[in-house]
Amino acid sequence: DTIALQHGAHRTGNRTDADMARWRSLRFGQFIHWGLYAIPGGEWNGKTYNGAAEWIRSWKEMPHEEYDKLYRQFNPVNFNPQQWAAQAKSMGAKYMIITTKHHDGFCLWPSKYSKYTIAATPWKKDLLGPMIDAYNKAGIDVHLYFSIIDWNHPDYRASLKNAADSAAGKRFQLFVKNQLAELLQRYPTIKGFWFDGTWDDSWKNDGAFSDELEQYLQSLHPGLVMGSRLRADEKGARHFDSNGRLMGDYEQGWERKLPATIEDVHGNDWEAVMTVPENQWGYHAKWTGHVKTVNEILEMLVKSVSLNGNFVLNFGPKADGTFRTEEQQLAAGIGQWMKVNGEAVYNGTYAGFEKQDWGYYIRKAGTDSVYMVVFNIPVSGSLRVKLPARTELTGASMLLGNTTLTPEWIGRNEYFLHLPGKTTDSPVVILLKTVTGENKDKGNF
Ligand code: H79
Repeated sequence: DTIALQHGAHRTGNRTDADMARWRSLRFGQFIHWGLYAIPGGEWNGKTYNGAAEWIRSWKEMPHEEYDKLYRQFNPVNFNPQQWAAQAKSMGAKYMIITTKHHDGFCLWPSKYSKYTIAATPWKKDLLGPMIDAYNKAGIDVHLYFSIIDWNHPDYRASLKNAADSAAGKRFQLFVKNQLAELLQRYPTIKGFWFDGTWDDSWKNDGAFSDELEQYLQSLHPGLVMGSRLRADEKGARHFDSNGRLMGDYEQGWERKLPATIEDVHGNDWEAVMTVPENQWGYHAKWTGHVKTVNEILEMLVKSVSLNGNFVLNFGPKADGTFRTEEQQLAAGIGQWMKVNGEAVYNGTYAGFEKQDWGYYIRKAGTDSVYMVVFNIPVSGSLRVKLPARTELTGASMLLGNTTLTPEWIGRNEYFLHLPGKTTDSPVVILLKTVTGENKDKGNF
């Protein structure tokens, strides 16, 4: 049974328009968390904050008034937007998401609705405009991260407990609406918003406002892509409405985690956002714990695409506008692989083949081209390929070196591909050639 909802999902199934199709085809994005938190970089008064660097203002050792004065030091003299865009492009990213305003409330653009912006810093000039231009010139779409939670704004309330709170809440909603309209007006080439900080009661208990806001933004900028995190319904259900239907344009709950199987994504568009260490988004001077390698990140990217999702890798530039060495090296390593194998990623979709232990299948959308992306080579060197009924494997080639592999037919609709020894330290991509008709083995089974 479904219940009647005024502010639930307004659509069943994925969006089918060209703007959404474009977003879906890009598959690999870059996230950038940049703001005042890059100045302390996870350290304050000689002590290290072990939480996420961009949350340092909420640490008991960090007085709010000290944090809120950091803008006086923000001066990214080495910021080179062309270099940023070139790095993203050579990594293979097709879109990027930039924090216009994180939970701390500091705006990277000179908003006329706030004094707590880049305009008040020694840098003075807009950062978003040049960044968006540079990325667009490099052929990369830009989306804007925007936190609803605002630790700096006097009218922000986590919950509304009395009439004064409610009045503040109304003023805050207008502020949010104004800032978002301002961003769209200033940066008309952006493709979407990435909302965060929508878990407080004040937000989730006003599903009508999030619904009207989403429709307002769509009316200002038709085609805008916005994930499920913006929305609540009138019963306070978030992401999925009280009837279990996805709100917004794609499922936005995959933060630092990936779905395991195609069943986990329920046919919805989705995107995962991933940090390089376990949980650091803004710049932290002392990364601790496990730091992901190029191959680990590639596996997450490929797995996401194989399950019909997008994958976005986060970078946290330093306060001076440069990237730490680890991030530069990762971008270069990923790019090296993408240059040869990226054709398996862009426009990639779930292939519908039975998954094997060696890795992931990806089908180029709407075609018969299926790629195998091999992360685990068995000791035998033989990769099992099991095709759907009435499909035959007629050929295969490795993208690296364009090496042809001759499939060995095992029986029914199963084959082995034999790799020519150890060829690379990176995941191997093999393009399969299949024809649909009859299986070789027409026995009764
Ligand atoms: O911007 C990055 C993070 O800073 C931000 N989202 C990514 C993209 C983020 N990190 N954590 N979260 C969002 C969710 C945090 C939830 C918690 Fe809490 C904050 C857990 C404890 C404090 C809110 C308050 C939920 C439970 C208590």
